[in-house]
Amino acid sequence: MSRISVKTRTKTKTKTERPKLYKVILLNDDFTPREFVVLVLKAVFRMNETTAYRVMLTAHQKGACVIAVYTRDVAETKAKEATELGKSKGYPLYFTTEPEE
Ligand code: TYC
Repeated sequence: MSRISVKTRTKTKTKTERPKLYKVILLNDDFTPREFVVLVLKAVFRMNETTAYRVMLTAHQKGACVIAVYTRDVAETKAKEATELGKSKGYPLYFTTEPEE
């Protein structure tokens, strides 16, 4: 008499999903002074003068400019912080976020 033994092995594969990324978008307005926009970009988004000036000018000319990409938490916190800096000076400066495709 023969005995057949079947052994099962379980292989575990771990799938690591990349976190979804979010764009921070700077919107143009008619009231916030250019220098103030540059100051906020430098303070909150750690840009140097040249980059901050270029980004400000792009938003000014095109109406909006994608300025950075972060995980959702960071994007939302930075957008809020930057918008509130404008608000504290009475400016309508606005930063929004949007998921990347
Ligand atoms: N348009 C503003 C002005 O002429 C400057 C400005 C640029 C404001 C970019 C917001 O996202 C902005 N004073």
